[in-house]
Amino acid sequence: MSTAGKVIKCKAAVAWEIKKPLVIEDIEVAPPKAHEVRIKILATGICRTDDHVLSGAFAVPLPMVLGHEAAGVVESVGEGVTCVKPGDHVIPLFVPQCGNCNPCKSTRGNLCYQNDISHVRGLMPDGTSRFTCKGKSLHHFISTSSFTEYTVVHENAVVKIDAAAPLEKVCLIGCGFSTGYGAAVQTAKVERGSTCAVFGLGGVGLSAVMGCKAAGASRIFAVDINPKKFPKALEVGATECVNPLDYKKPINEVLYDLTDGEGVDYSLEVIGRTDTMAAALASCHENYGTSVIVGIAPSVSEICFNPLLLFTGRTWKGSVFGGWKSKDAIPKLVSDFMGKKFVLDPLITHTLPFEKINEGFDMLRSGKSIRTILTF
Ligand code: CND
Ligand code: ZN
Repeated sequence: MSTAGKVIKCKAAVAWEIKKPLVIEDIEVAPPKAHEVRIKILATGICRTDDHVLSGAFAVPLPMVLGHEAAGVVESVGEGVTCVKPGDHVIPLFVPQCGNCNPCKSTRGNLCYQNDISHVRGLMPDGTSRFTCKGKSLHHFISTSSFTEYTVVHENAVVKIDAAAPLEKVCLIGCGFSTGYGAAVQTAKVERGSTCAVFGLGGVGLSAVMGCKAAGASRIFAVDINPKKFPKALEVGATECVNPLDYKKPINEVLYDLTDGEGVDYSLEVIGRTDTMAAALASCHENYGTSVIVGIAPSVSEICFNPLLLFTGRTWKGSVFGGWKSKDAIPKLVSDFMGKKFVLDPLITHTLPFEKINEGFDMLRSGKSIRTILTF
């Protein structure tokens, strides 16, 4: 019996309050309105950004259905949707691509004005929600919401992918892999023979290491305070691992020492802390070094830094979703994965049934996991 046009009752992990576990609830998911798509989620990763909401660092309106790194199949579409049809395999886009706004039309950017990241409203573009639970409306998370059996997204925030691709792996192309890899190859524009330092070796940081390697960097320093992350970093392309806790000097001075006083050509902060963002900047070459902020710092934080760090010529940039224009890039990244141009397996340390989502978060927080994939 078709569910099209009807409210679907299903399970979702609801974030009711910060600093509390998610609660698996029965929710109602309304049918997609015009230009919207309802997706049956089949696999979703747990990214630190989801945890930033639960820790209170990333301020968003609650209650909310989190999750933004996913893959699934289209259940039904609203009026006027032509980009996907029921049965298509898709990845939801946490950075949409409307194709009409200035960033979409420019070759210089990817942060479509339809995004719900710079000022999180937690709603569909028309200002309403498609989720309810116990009579209360639930917020959507950054155009996606994937910790649920069914979600609704705007047609600008979904793209069709190769039906042969394994959804429990390519869901990582929806965030972690593409974000880290793109930050290196596209935002930093790492050059062949250059030296790089990646701060933070989670799913996103290891993907940045892969990007530095693919771009032909000759030295890639993998920086983390958890040495258990080092074997994996070496496996995906790091040439040296550095634990800041092993040194008395600040990590930027350590990296200067390790590069004969030059500093690295490219540094990427993939943690989400202001102190490591400042350290990453100070680690790169004083004249032509580039430092990229990938980690999401707490919403209320500020950085105090010496302007001479930039005066001498350094470049400081940020990178959302690896600088990719999501609709254009994701199908190509999926076919590159199918063509074995890069691997995703090293990023996936655990697979759990969706109901065990809180265990997945515990493993992320304790540093035991890289990516946990939840299956439905
Ligand atoms: P995850 O928590 O898996 O990795 C972070 C790593 O940093 C861990 O290995 C930690 O041990 C390490 N770490 C923590 N503190 C320090 C420190 N002081 N010095 C050195 N290493 C440290 O996180 P993730 O890989 O899922 O995400 C990383 C960040 O990227 C996080 O802030 C997340 O919110 C952000 C992000 C950004 C974007 C984007 O579009 N820019 C998309 N997704 C995630
Ligand atoms: Zn993410």
